[in-house]
Amino acid sequence: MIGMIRMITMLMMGIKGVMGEHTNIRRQIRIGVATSAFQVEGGRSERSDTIWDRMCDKDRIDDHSNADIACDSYHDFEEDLYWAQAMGANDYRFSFSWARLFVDGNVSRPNPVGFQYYHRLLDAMEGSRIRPHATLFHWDLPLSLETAYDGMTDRVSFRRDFASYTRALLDAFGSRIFTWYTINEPYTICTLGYGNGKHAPGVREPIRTPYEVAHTLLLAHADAWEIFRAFKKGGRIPDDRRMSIPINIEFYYPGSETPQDRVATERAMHFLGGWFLAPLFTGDYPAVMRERLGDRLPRFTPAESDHVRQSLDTLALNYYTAKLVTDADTPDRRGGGVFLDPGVDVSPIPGSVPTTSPWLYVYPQGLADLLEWIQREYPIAARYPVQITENGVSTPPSQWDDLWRVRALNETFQVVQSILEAGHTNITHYFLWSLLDNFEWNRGYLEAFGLVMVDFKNPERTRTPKLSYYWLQNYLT
Ligand code: PNW
Repeated sequence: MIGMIRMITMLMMGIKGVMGEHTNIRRQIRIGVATSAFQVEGGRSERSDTIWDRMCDKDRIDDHSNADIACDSYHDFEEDLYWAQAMGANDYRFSFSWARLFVDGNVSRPNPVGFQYYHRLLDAMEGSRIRPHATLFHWDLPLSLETAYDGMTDRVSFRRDFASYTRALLDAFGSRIFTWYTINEPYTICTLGYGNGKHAPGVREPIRTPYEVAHTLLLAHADAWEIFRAFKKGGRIPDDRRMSIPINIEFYYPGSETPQDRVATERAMHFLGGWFLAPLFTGDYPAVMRERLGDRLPRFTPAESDHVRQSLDTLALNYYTAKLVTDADTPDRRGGGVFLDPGVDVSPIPGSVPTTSPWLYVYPQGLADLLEWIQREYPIAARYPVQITENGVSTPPSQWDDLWRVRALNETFQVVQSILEAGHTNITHYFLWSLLDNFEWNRGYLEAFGLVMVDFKNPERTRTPKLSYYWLQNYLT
């Protein structure tokens, strides 16, 4: 069976006419796969509840599902790693579950079984010569922190607890992890978690709260970075280990050549990426955000500005899609909240390929243009190595012959190759989202991002590699 699949894939590779020739990027960068705790682990009865369990319990998931078992990676992680290794992955990006490691997320109440789980996971990675990279917080906030003090909206309490959590994890796992990521996609947390409430904690306060939470997350990230540096200085973590914060950005092209659309496009880039990248590289928010938001946008004190500026070792980007922007700066949108504040309309690029996720159109060239934009906007960014911490496409569930994923991967690798050849960006890692089909947040199991299919109807959660898995295996081995 496997031999036959390999042959089909080889044949597909043979149809290079359609796909184009390119050199193998695996010789220049490390290629891995990514997952996150809540999306794959399951094992709910052996951890405390999180804000996402509450979303599921309240039936806020489109397919009425939950992640009580998810892929059951809590029990099946060895098989996951088998598939990752057999495919030729060098690296694995996963996330720690705060609620599994600490009872009710309380750092003074460690859960030994939780610590054992991650040590066994790391042992298994080391055994299969896969390098671990770990996210401290990939959205699954312990519910008790939300109920005790409103979680990320309480700046002082959240910073205090995130700092103790960071310290405890660096203490326990510090030297076993190659890259530490503090907070996954702060933009998504702020807009979907606090703007339209589609993500946990399900708050709909688009006017001010997203900007307040963003401020908190930037400061909490910088706190973690300072703790990390102290660990390195004290010789408790090797010097070559890195810390960063995965920033998600789409790349925007002007919908027309008019000056209005060009200006609107820049504005949209600053509201999406600049919101986090500008503080990280320059110590303050983009000027255009300040102009338009006034005091809805929090201010950094000079000390905070220093604290946040350059609090990263590597630029970590989650890149999925690119869109067209047209100006929509109408008076009725002014002050309308995080989705209306940029004053733009966003639409798909003609010819970009739709996926099963309504927001995701495949447009690999956007990655190259995005990196160029970042380096132009923040010259200091050029000094940082870059990791693509997520990139991928969704297909319908149970679709084995995922040719669209193969095409997208192939084109993306060509773009990465061209970036490397151009020579001004040092991409060190590429992580494909995701190793497995998994719990896609408010979409439940309706959108499948995996290289490996998981049968969610089967209590065994049987795994079956897809066509794209074999294509990638052929590419990597
Ligand atoms: C990212 N949107 O999330 C996350 O880091 C992953 O956990 C997730 O599974 C992956 O991308 C695929 O979606 C996003 O609606 C979720 O724009 C939704 C959006 C963007 C990113």
